[in-house]
Amino acid sequence: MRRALITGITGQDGSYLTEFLLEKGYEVHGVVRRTSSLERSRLVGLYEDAAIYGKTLFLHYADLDDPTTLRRVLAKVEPGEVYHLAGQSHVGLSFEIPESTCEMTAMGTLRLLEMIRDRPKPPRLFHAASSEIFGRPKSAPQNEESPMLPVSPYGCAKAFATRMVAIYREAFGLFACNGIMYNHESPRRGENFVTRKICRAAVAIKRGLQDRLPLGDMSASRDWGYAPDYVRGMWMALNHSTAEDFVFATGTLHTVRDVVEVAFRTVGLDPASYVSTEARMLRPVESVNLVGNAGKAARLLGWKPEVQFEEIIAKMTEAEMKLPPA
Ligand code: NDP
Ligand code: GDR
Repeated sequence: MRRALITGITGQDGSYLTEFLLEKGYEVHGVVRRTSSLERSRLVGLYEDAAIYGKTLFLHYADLDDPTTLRRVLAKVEPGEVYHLAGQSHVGLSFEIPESTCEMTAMGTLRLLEMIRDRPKPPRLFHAASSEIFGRPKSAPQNEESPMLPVSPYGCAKAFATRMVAIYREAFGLFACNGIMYNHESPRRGENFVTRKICRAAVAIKRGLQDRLPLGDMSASRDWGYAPDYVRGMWMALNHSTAEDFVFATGTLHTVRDVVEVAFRTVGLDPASYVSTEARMLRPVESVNLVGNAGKAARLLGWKPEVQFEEIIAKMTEAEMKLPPA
């Protein structure tokens, strides 16, 4: 049986990847950190299933800043594939907590590379890199060769980690890949990312539970895709014959205002009466022009995104309507 280890298994991508790998017949091991609540809402259906949890899905306590434990988990599990998804993933918050963001995302990745390098039979490694490494690029769309010009602590930490993955591949012959992923969303998206925040608010306003939606820059644009499409890309990258970096993106830009339009249309409301821009929500520096060219992933892996922008936002809003009122 093929065995995979996922860091960040409790996150949006980790939960979809777990389902994808279990479906493919893998034994899946996940790294979880100690939290005050045992609730791991995105995995709950899996670990409450006695046919899965403890049979093909296993969770291990470790932390990115606790190398002894992580090393022990690697030695015990002996995975053939490691998917490194863990980290502080909020760009805006990285301006508030830059040190811990860099500690986990930059140094955490370097530590993991060192552990993998020391294994007698090093597993393949996928690293969740980000379009934020490009920051405010001079040309668009970006590809695997585009210069890194990060403009946030998060982007800078990811740029460091991305280069380290490439360096370890070249210097030590590791099978290590960067997936340079643009924004990808789903009903499991964290509640403080803009798409989920908007879809939740549209439904809460419709239910009479909220009366306004304060946002930051509504003209900001992003290349938004669907998370399950991107986790399929992760697996394809690690199962390719050679270790390569790949951009995963849709190639299309939409604004935050477009997200508002689709979400409010889905619930049958006019957003004009509810949505406002608030200075406190603006970022000190905003990334611009981030749109990706996934031509290499299409050519070498046969990857393409299947779910488009409007459908993603409609799906997210509809999923929100099915949740009990918060
Ligand atoms: P989430 O924020 O949903 O999940 C992050 C995961 O990392 C959670 O499982 C979290 O655990 C875990 N984690 C955070 N800090 C630590 C730590 N110190 N030790 C162990 N685990 C930790 O992110 P996504 O699933 O959306 O993204 C996955 C990865 O892909 C991230 O690295 C992100 O930066 C990157 N990425 C995401 C994109 C996107 O659009 N979603 C695009 C490009 C890159 P816990 O549940 O305990 O908080
Ligand atoms: P991003 O996603 O920073 O691109 O990082 P986010 O959804 O946080 O922001 C997207 C854009 O929307 C603007 N914005 C707001 N953002 C938030 N969170 N809240 C608001 O109220 C708001 N108003 C406007 C932002 O300024 C930005 O321009 C995501 C994460 O998943 C990263 O981990 C990943 O690396 C990148 O995508 C690619």
